[in-house]
Amino acid sequence: MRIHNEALRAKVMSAEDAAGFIHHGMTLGMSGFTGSGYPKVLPTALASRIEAEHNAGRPFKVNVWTGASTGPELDGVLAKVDGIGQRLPFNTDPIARTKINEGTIDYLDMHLSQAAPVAWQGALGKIDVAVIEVVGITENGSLIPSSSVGNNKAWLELADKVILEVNSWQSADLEGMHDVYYGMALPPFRVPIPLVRADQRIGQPYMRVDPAKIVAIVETDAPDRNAPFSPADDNALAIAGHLLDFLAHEVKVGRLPASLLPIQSGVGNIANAVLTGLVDGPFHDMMAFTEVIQDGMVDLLDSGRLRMASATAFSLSPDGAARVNADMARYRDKMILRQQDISNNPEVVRRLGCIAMNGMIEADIHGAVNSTRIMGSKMQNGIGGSGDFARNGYVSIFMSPSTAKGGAISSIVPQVAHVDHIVQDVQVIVTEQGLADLRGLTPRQRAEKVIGTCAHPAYRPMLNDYHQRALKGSFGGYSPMLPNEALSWHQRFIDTGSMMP
Ligand code: 0RQ
Repeated sequence: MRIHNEALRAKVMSAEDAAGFIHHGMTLGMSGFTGSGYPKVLPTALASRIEAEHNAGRPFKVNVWTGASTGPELDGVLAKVDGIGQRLPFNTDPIARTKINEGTIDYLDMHLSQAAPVAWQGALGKIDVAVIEVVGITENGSLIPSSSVGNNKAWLELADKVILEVNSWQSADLEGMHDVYYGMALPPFRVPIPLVRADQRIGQPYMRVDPAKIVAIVETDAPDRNAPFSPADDNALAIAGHLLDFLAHEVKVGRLPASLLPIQSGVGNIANAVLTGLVDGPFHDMMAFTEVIQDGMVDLLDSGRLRMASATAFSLSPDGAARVNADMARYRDKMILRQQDISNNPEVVRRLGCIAMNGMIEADIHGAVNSTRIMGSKMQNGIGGSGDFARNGYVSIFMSPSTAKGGAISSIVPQVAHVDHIVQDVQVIVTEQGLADLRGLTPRQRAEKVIGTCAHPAYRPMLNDYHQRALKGSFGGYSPMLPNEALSWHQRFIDTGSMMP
């Protein structure tokens, strides 16, 4: 029994009955971040209702706001029945992605730190119902957060009505791991966030909610999405190797302390390979101030190299989840899960001096980075937290294999087709070919470095040729480019299926 409050126990009902509180046109603030802590059964019950309404010729769509990506039982089922109107701030679901690119889901791709403050401002309208997964409810009605905190605090505060999913699959020992901070305010009342170390607690382990707003509680016993990691391939290992050499060099020359600065690591196999590489690296007593705790981060904790990991969510493989769940009471002292307007907060990231390490789709020779849009137009996932950390980190690193689609695409291009991270926010670019430290370089020097170090040898002569002709171009300039040609590689790929002539 996870519901210890007598009065709230009376609100337990089926997912189908709970879904009855949701109507066409409503905005739902749902829990969920990188496949953890999202509601598992209510969205499916809602999808059945939506389908029935559509079959009866009636419209039924809801706006879905979450922490970040969720799972097939949320984004997948709702997108499949065309039940999503607006979606923010991040998505990785393939069905939703197709509809986002068709234009039938209105997707707002936002910095993850900004979703809650913008909702607080009221700029996006109001939240009708919050649907939040929790681990349990205490006797006094406090909520024990689940495997992600995300925007749950904000959604609980802003919503008119609240539906809770109490998931007994989640370890009861999660209680005490979270740090929910109630000192946030909008300007002109905003005050400094009193967080000066990654391992510091500034809030409380529970989320508050006005019990009068709770209209339904649904009990579940269902796992998080927890996608498996594929083993690191040669490219991932090479990228991790270059990165570890760079960090060791920075320590050697005195630009980083021997314990590094708090690390932030994106999701995916390359990021995971970097973390795994740190297990055998020379650094001790490290801390992480990041968004997600993935398997590599757990390896680092177990190795004793990492002292503490602060994040907003887990993002584990099924094996990783089983391992952490079996030993949650021990991990509770080494991990802190915070709301995402703290885990990704620009003020805090800047103060702590995070080492920001994120994946990218492509970079251009001057160091601008596209993290989100394939060929400039098709949404892949979203900017996520990469912008929160890239702009405000102590050093901002972007990594990718130098080619994609079997070599048909160069990830280093004359000009990115969409800019997520401007040149000022990108200090280091790493591919399996090498690492380009762009600090202190002008655009002309950056171009030489990026082409010479990061580009795949098959594309290097073409990039050199472009850059040399741009230097001699009639318009010249500080940051030489040939506007007519800058995106011609992308057009060639669209026309022929390859960037190679
Ligand atoms: O497409 O699946 O159709 O084959 O892009 O590429 O190689 O699987 O790379 O999983 O590391 O993701 C930027 C998307 C990289 C990720 C991105 C194609 C490629 C494949 C995925 P297919 P890979 P990864 C913390 C920080 C933004 C959010 C972020 C991301 C697909 O890192 O979403 O950083 N970042 N959050 O084939 C065309 C190129 C390409 C390309 C790869 N140059 N051109 N297609 N692909 N390079 C986490 C959170 O915020 C929650």
